[in-house]
Amino acid sequence: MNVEELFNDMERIGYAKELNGINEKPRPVKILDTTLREGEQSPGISFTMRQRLQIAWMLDYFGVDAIEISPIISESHFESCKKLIKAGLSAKMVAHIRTLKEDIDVALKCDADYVAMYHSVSDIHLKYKLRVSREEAIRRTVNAVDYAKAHGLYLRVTLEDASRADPRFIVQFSKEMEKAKVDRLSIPDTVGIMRPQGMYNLVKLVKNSVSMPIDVHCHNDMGLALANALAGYEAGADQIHASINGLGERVGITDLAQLVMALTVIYGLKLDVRYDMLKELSDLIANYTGFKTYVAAPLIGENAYKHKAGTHIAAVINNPKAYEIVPPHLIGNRRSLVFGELLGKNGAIFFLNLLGLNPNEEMAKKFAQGMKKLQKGDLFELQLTKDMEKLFLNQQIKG
Ligand code: HCA
Ligand code: CU
Repeated sequence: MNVEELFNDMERIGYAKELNGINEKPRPVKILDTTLREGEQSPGISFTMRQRLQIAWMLDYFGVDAIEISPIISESHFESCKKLIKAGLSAKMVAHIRTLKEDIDVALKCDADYVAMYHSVSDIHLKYKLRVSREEAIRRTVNAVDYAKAHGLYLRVTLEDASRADPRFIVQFSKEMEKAKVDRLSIPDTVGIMRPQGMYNLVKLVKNSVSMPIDVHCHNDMGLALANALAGYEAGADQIHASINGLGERVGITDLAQLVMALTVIYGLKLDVRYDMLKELSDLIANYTGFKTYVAAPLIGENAYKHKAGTHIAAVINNPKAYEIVPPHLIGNRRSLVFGELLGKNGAIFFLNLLGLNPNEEMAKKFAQGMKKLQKGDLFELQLTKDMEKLFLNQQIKG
């Protein structure tokens, strides 16, 4: 199953369309991956330079629009950033820095031409983190913007902690940025406090105040990072931030695989990416970080494509779409049937057939009954390869 087939399969895409209220043609949106910047802010994670270069090449091959990295963290980050800019990937390389002249100089030394500078806009950050007034926040940022612009940089400014800032100050700050010729703004929910409607309102507020394109960046402190990012998209954001396995400061941000598949399957947006690399990207990062993904993580978790209950197995053998909204092979994953105490007659027939035993009803029933005697957790699992599926699953099944 490739993505074309998925789109031709209107049944699958169309299922929840009416209730989800998605009637219009989806608006294109760009994806910025920040595994190398936000991801490396995860507690306990630090990539080697070689790993950073490999991750960036893979992300570029996968097809993200932009890759963010910070050259100011260490000498090795500086070198990584410089090497990646020199490599001339298709994805834009975004150098993430503070609103300081010295940081801009570092970005220039890397030969960056696209820079993202962040400055807090919430009173709590201005007062306790930076100890500056609102006026000073604008003055400092505009000074840095002028300096960066004088060097011909393409410039994004992030309104850090925008979700907790005074909406009037958000509007004022955004307008000052537009006046200073900033190219785009990033609107983050830095602490993960928003509900989707709140993120929608926040992005709309900025969109109604200025005409620059807008990024959204959502943290997952309440488990709402994906929902909020999608709300930001609905409000008109032009680029969404994500990281592989959702890595980032504290509990991280929007997960790349979830974002890509939600845009594709829920909104019907066909992205120009290699969908079948999603699992591989996740595995790569799990290997490099030593942090395995949660077993029940959507799409790429160990359990994402395991079917266990007898009724589920019976349905999936007949047609996987009964319980799968994203076909596993599309994202480089595999489907598994778990044979355990919940096995039913149809699952038993399927399984005995695999063993070449040509079961009759009686035999299958007995087998299923025997399985019920298994202790909970005494399972065996059959991971289906594409070839096995062709051989054994119902003819109508693709995927
Ligand atoms: C941080 C800030 C940031 C910036 C986001 C952005 C946030 O962690 O240093 O530049 O779009 O969440 O506010 O990650
Ligand atoms: Cu962040």
